[in-house]
Amino acid sequence: MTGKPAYYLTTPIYYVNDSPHIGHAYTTLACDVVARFKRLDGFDVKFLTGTDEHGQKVEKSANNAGVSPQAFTDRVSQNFRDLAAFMGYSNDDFIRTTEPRHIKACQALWQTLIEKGEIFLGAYHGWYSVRDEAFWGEDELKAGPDGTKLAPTGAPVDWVEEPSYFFRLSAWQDKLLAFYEANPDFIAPASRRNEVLSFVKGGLQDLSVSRTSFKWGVPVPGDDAHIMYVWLDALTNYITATGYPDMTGDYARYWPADLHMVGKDILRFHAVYWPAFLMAAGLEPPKRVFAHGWWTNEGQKISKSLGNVIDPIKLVETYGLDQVRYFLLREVPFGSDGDFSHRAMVNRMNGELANDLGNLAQRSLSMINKNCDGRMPQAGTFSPEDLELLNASAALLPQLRDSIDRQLFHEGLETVWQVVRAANGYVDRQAPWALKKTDPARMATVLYVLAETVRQIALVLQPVMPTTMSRLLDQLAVPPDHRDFSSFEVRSQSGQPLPRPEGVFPRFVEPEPAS
Ligand code: ME8
Repeated sequence: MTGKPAYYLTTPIYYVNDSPHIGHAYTTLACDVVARFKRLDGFDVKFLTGTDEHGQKVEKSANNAGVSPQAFTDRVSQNFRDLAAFMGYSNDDFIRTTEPRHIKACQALWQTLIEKGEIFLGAYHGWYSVRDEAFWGEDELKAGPDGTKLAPTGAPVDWVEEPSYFFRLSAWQDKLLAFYEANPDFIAPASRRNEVLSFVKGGLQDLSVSRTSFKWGVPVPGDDAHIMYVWLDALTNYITATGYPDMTGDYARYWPADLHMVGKDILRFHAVYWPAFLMAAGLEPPKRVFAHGWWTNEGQKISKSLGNVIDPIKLVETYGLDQVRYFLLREVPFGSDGDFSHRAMVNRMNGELANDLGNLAQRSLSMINKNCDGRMPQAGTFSPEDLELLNASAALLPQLRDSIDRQLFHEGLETVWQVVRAANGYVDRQAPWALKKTDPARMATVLYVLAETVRQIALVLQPVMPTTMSRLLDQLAVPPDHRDFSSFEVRSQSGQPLPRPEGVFPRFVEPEPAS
């Protein structure tokens, strides 16, 4: 236990029916950036990701692959773990819903809900979509081809009739509305909050929370004919990872979670069902759910059948890890939908990374290397222009804190690039290369201001581009214990030797077409 404030954030746990793709990489990346930022800012962070391994969809995929669900989930879950390592994610835990710790937590939560009279036995008859793992009301369905019915998501639905336990969701409508009212920041962005509010105001029906027609799930305690509905099972992962049902250790420290990051497709589960389950069990709901948008590929919906699924590993091999991390969070206002295109990727990579930031760092450090004996220059009195740049750079940390707390990554990056552009303008106007002969002391001051600006930019960009920023900080000889935000305002020491500078952002050059 540390004296640091706790910060707990989670990704959705991904279904193991499919290989990881750009969408999964995106959600976890966003969390990784928040987690890294908060650690550098002095928080005791717990960052959780993992895989959702039960339910009909996964069982079906295992059958199609001709292996047992357990063997299948072992294999696919490993792909998600490998992706996390490959993308440099700094998750502290990786949960699988087939683990004993999770089954224990689900059964404990179920038992509590039974004891509190929140779950009762009945029979379900209605529509179910295996692809969405969701029950849909008749009034929500739309017409599909040949007189079939489709879920609002476009997924096929089946008619289901079976005995089922129900959760008294209908009893939670007013309490949920009061909770949203008292916690205006619980659902973000605001447009999504309004969607959830109108859904809940439209009336809530009791929710079927068990199935009897297949076996791949957590057994309902005391009634083995039933397994738990995969969403009740899956959502519970967020408390399993805090040690629940033991409520003394990590649960006490980290729960309620500060942030559940999800895609817009699964907001209803997180912002309606999950707080209702928790409140019904006498547990606290999470503090915030952020629903981000969806990626398309060159303007088209990403789908296996269209064959246009974007593999994050290939992207990284083509453009570089930090370049991809930067692009995904810079290209699209976080919360909106976005389109991946090669052109957009190359524009950001060459324009903002290689030209703007890469050149700023490279020309500042090269001039220091050549003209200041390879040492951090000695600053004289700062001019108003120097102070303007230094102040803009010093303001980055409080500005980014605010952007990160609202999960507005694009806004945070734009703020940094305003300073990058200002610094490039400053180099052009101050022309330190010309000062070398006329006023070397002034040249040294200008180069010191530039080095400090690059240092502060590199510090705040570490969460987004950890590898390249670490290289840049090496080139500025920033010691490893001066890289967290408590050292943000600790000025570099003049006279300190600096290693030879090397460019950190190569330009993307289109490969020659094969002749
Ligand atoms: O829903 N663009 O798992 P899942 C952006 N197991 N994000 C995307 C995306 C896209 N095109 N496609 C997927 C489940 N995502 C449940 C979650 S949580 C208790 C259980 C991301 O494998 C986005 O975060 O279908 C979305 O919410 C998630 O993957 C869905 O992953």
